[in-house]
Formats: sequence, C-alpha cells, structure tokens
Amino acid sequence: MGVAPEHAFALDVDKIRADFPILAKEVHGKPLAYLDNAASSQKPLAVLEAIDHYYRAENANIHRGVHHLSELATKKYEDAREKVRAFINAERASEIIFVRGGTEAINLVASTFGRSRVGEGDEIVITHMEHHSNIVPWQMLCEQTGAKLRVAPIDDRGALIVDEFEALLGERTKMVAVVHVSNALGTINPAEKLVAMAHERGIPVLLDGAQAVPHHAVDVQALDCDFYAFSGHKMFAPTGIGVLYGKQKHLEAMPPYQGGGEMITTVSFEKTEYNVVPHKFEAGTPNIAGTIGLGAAIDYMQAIGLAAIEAYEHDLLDYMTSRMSAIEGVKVIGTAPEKAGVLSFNIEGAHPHDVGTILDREGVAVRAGHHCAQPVMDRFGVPATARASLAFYNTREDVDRLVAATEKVREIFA
Ligand code: C6P
Repeated sequence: MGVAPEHAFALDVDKIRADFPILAKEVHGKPLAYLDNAASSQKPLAVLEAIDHYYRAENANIHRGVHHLSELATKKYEDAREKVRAFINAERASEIIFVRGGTEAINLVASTFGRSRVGEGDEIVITHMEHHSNIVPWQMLCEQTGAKLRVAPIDDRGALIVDEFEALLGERTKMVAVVHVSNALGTINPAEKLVAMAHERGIPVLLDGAQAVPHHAVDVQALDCDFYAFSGHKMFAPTGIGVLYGKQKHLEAMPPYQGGGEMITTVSFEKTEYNVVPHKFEAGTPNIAGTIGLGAAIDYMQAIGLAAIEAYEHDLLDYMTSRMSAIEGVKVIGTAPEKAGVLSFNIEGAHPHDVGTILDREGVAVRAGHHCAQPVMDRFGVPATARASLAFYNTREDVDRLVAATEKVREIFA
C-alpha cells in the first residue's frame, strides 16, 4: 500500500506540499496528516506572502483615497474581483460581491432577494443534505414572512431523490436553495439539472458551493444559477472572506443588505442614493487583505489546474473509501455515485468524538460531530460521524495513516 500514482495526474504533490509550511508540522510527536479540509484548508506560501506584502507595502483603505497607497490597494482589491469572476466564469466582475464567507452570502440573499419576493403561503425548497447555513437563513425568512420550507429527500446513499425534488416545485415555490457538494456526505448534486428544473417553472436558484470550489472547476454561466455562494478559507485563502455571485439583473433589483459607507452615492437626511453593484452590497471597509489572499489562492489553484486537482482527488477518494470500507466495523455514511472530497464514517462501538481524539493522538486530523448538518445525521440515525476530507496536497500516505489509526481505534473498542 502507499505506492503513490500521484504522477499519473500530473500533480507534483511533493512540490505542492513544500508550499504549505504547516504540513511539515508534527502533532503529538507524529507527522501531521491533515484530513480536515472541508472545515478549513491550509494556506500556501503564495497566499501568506500576498497578505504579508499587502500589509508591508500596500496597506490603505480602498475606493476612498486619492493617494498612491489607496490607489494601489484599490487596484489589488478589484484585480481580485476579476480573478474570482474568471475562476467561476461569471459574465461580469460586478456580479462578484465580497462577503465574510458562504454563510454571509446566503444570509444576504435570504434577507434581500428573499425578503422582497417571498410572502405568506409561499414556499422555499431546499434538500435534506443542507449545511445549517443553507437552512437557518431560509427558516428565518419563513418565520418573518409566513412562507413554508419544503425539504427534498435523500436516499440511503445520500443522493438527492431528484424526482421528489422536482415534485416539490410548484406555483408557490419562490426560491430553491441547494448545496452543490454536501459537506457531511460528499455527494455532488446534479446542479445544472436542478437549476434547469427550477427555471422551467420560473424559480430562481441559489447554489451553496462552499465544498465545490476547492475540488473542481465551477462555471456559473453553464450552471445558469441565479446565485452562487462560497467561502475563501476552504479554498486555500484566509478566513473572513467569501463570495456571493449573483446575476446582474437580480443584484440590481435587490434592496441593499447593510447600510453604511461605500454602498451609497449620496446621503442626505431626506434621501440616500445607493451605489451601483457590486458596491451597493459592500458596506463599510471590506476585508482587503483577505480579498487579495483569495486572489492569490485562485492563482495558485489555477497554476496547478482544476482538472488535475479533480482527477487527483477523485483517485485519492476512491483509495480512501476502499481502504476504510475494508476495515471491519467501519461504516461509511454517504455512498452516492458522484462524490467529492469527503468520507464520513463511524466505527462500531466507538463514539465519533472518541474516534477524532484517538486519531488526533496519531497525528491524523479529522472532524468529528454533526458537521453543522444535523438533519443529515438524523436521516442516517446517528448523532455524529467522523469525517476525513481531502485537498490536493493529501497523499496515499495520509490515507494509510488514517487507516492505521482507525485500526487502533478498533483494537481499543473491540
Ligand atoms: N462547513 C465544515 O466543517 P462558512 O462557515 O461561512 O465558511 O461556510 C459555511 C458552509 C456552508 N455550506 C457548506 C456546504 C459548508 O460546508 C459550510 C462550512 C464547514 O463542513 C464548517 S461547519
């Protein structure tokens, strides 16, 4: 085991790993096998250096000053917007709104677009595999408006039952919000098909792409979604920065989210004129360093190549799944035919939190818990799972370490 066919996918993983200083760290005296990328990924030197350089040589507020540094910072910030545009193939840079993360992106849509379109008796359709970030904002909207949340079911493998999703789309449906890749199960949803089904009925769709963008190329024009939300920190960028993509026509029609500086053109006590998009949705001084870091992370991923990342991780996930499934007493939760990045599992007789703690003592970092997806846990009748999640810097050796540590857990609890 452990023979690494990494080179088959034109990925020089040793070289890539050298770009991530934290991966060389030891934990409890053991080399780190970092398999908690769905929670947050590690950052390459290129990102760390871009942030460092910004604070050392370019720091100023943006869109405000006429001085050199302010112009420089503004340019870097807007360059990052263009990088995000190209990364997800949006038509225009003005369709990219910088927010704190995927959570804020979804809240923005629920409380502006949602609030202005959803009324009593209307319905919002989500799925049973959503992260809390794509449940609670819609629930809050339902509480405020008297609308109803309808939930499309998933099967025993953790795949969406597409016919039942379609059956929920009715005259009262005002919004569909679906996760692109499930964080708890790894399921890749047939997003393009779901969007088409909703659009046939004139229903707008938000896709939660937090777990999709780190693993494969996303093309929002091909998906034809109305909104696409994701976080920077799961795609090798810093925390505190995320993206909401929205079609220009929606962004223009939507009321603003927060009021303050930058989102206005003129203010008087009688009347305020709002700025054009995207600035209308970026009130206050934004996370400039984070945005520049996100731009650097995109450059980094594109230099490796999204197709190479996807192929490499697909192979590694297959390897991890087959090795973990072969361990007696290990039950994999989430076996949909299309998956990315994530292996949730339980070990007979062991609580997932104990599993996580024992793996940690072996230097293997996984997440244990409900993964902010409690309805998924309920669906599978478990309180929690242990979850190993991949990035392109993981190797078969990391997986072998996970397997060896899991076997230790088995010995303890057998
Ligand atoms: N999931 C996980 O360990 P934020 O916290 O705003 O960056 O991302 C929220 C979010 C939204 N959608 C999906 C599908 C997600 O996976 C997450 C974050 C992490 O699975 C932290 S709970």
